[in-house]
Amino acid sequence: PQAIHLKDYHAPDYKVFEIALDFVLDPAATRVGARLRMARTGAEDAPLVLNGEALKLVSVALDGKLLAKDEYSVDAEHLTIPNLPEKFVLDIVTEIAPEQNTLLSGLYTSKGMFCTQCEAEGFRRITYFLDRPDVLAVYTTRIEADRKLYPVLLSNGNLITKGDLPGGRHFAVWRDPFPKPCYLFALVAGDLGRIEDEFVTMSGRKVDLKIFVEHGNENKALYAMDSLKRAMKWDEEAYGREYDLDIFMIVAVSAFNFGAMENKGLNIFNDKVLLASPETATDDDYGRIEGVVAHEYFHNWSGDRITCRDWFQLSLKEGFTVFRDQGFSADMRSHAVKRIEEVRALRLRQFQEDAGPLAHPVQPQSYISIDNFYTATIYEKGAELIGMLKTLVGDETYRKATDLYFARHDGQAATVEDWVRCFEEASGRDLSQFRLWYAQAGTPVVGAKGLYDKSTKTYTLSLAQTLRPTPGQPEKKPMHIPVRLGFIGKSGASLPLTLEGENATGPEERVLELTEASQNFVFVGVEEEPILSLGRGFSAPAVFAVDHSPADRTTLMAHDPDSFNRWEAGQTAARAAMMAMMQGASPDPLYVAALGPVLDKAMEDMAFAANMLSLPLESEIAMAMPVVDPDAIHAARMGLVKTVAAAHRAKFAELYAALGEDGPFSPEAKAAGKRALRNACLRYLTAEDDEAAATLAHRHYLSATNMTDMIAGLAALTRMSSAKKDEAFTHFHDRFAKDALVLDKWMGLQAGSPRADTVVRVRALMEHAAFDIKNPNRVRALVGAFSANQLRFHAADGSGYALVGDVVRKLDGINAQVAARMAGAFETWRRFDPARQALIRAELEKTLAISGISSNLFEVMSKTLA
Ligand code: B3K
Ligand code: ZN
Repeated sequence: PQAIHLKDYHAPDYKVFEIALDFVLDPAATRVGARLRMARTGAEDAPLVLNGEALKLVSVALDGKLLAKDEYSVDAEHLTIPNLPEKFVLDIVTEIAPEQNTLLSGLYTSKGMFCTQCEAEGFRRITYFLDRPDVLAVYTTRIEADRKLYPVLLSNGNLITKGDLPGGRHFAVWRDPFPKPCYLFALVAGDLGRIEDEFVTMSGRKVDLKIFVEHGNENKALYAMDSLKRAMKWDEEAYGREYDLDIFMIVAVSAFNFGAMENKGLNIFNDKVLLASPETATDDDYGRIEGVVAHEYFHNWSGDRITCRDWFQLSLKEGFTVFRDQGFSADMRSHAVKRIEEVRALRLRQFQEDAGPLAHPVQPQSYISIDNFYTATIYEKGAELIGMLKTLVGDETYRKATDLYFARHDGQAATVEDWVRCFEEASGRDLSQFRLWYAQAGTPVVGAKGLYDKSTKTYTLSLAQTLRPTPGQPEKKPMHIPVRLGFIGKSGASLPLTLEGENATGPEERVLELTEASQNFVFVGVEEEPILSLGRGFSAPAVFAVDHSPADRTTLMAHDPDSFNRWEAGQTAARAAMMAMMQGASPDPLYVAALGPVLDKAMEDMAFAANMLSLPLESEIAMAMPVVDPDAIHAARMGLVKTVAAAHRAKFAELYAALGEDGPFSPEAKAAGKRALRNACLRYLTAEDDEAAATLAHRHYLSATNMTDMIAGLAALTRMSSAKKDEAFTHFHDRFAKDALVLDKWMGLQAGSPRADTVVRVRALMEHAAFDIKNPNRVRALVGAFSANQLRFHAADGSGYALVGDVVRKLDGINAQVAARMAGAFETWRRFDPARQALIRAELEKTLAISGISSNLFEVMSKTLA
């Protein structure tokens, strides 16, 4: 497989003004006619090279005349036509087999319906085309199909006409007036239920909203519809963005490679991030649905109206759209809690990626398979870069910059450089150094040392940044890092931050700009030695390293006015305690005691308190260890949980009793926070593996009136040896036997169990009737959850590695995109001991040796091994 490089970008030689597609749908043999109105824009002798994959070419005609076999050439990936006039019309007919399409890219079938996924390079599996995002055309799509089997026929844009045809068939014609790249094309045909609503835009236009789901699931789409309307309103207010077509549609499908897709006017969703009811969805599911519905809707401007010039610019639309959906979710729920969740996810996935063999910049320089670059770096770190820009230029200028971006680049395929330039123009600032954030991979460490001089009341803060080499980038330059900070006195009061040379007393929080490798900042009039609260709100995607004493940390936990850093101080303290326990220390009594006040104040902000009470995950602790010892981490974490549980048992019990469900279910933040806090208490009340704990967990499960609480009960039981565990799991299975999405949770909990027989159970579950290796949700729920189970995936005997290796190798021939993603489980391998490394290396080599390995899997495996 060949790598593609950003430096090789050149504009296309041809442009497409218009494309008229004509689908005659049949699961086994669908006929696709494509009429392209085109013009040459490059050199006169440049041949037209169209992309195509897994297509049967039926015919090609130029300006109405069929081309003879010697007038074009076809290979496995291209259709090449030389000697073309300046302007011309091409008619291409291809045939495809959607029911054979297990890659789920292009046109495929899922539970009897037709649907498409074209990003990044799926359109070439539908017809020959210039499959690149900088070729924008206006699409007209005619769909013809059996009327009974496929009563619903959808594509992008507005419905132009529809009607019946002889032989029980019918058709519909859709036209999308907005020029778009082919990756935003979509088609859906099936027998679907729907819900409808409407939205009146800020200029008073009425937009029809429709969500299509499997019959019987209509009520489970109501929350998504509600989220959509809130997102539409929010985008008008926060970014001045109005919807542009007369209709906006969402369709839920079962087999889908990732979360959802922002096709113009016709978003297609994985049913997992669309369907919700209190009985089947957890609060996390509700939150995710709200966030993803918003994300895909927001793409209408950040992605569809303004798209990417090439795939190296992917973060231009993804980082920005994540930042937009984060802002929305924070406004809908709690800013403090949302920030904690974002950072937790960033560290778990992106920091991990940045520290390993697959590290790449937010703007990569090369790739083999673009599917492998829909990463936490492109998405979540990309969003953090935008957050930093906002911090650096301020809220008002941020809005000016985004307004400028939308106005200037509307209708274009833009670049990251275009984006940064809008910020430079709006702010008048030079962002040359900031651009390094897009170019350099890796997580910078910001180290801080403070020196207090009591006699002069000055505090000298030395900040230093370091960035370790990453693959292909041995040397790094200092970056432009916004560091938000505050000072806390011993009593917990905030102190003003006055920089040397300032006449007036400074504010209680400020943002320093670290631009050198190391820099000193001198603060004056500091009345007492301050405790440094650094990186407030997580002001940069960096590791903020401050040498706090355990006592300082507990002061910050209790008094830092920045809620993120209160949480952060608790996490750091807990991590330090567990690291010490692995060296033989007993649990840090200061940390354990510091949770007392957290519990006392828990009712004030329940969701926040639940976060304060949750210890760093095992894989988070692993990040802090030079050589990861999964067994020791597990033991230390369990030990700390038990100590905290024993120290605060009465308080946990009291809160647990006080927080019981009352009134009807609400998915909103407040009610969810209450459940989160109660379930955090349950976690501690069931810390021991004994009958009393099992009885409580079982009762919790049985009396639950919603899925969040059921799962909390089951999750507690997964750790236990009591017979109540199997009883509850069987009960759950039987109750939800027909609901694949809910059974995914059942599988995932078993795959995440710390118990020794987990590998065996997972292998057995792969034979369960509900498991289907062709459906990515099933694979992620079972195998993905297992590989996230650090203790069992990294079992010393290699049984976990073999399991995931087997699945990856089998899956590669079915769905290479998902196989490559599952293979990412091995990315941390060099951080383990030599014996585990040897076992993993064997799996990697065995995988690379399979014949006909996909380029997706090859890229991940070979880079991991390099
Ligand atoms: N843009 C899509 C992701 C496509 C992934 C292709 N491998 C969904 C999203 O980010 O909104
Ligand atoms: Zn996106």
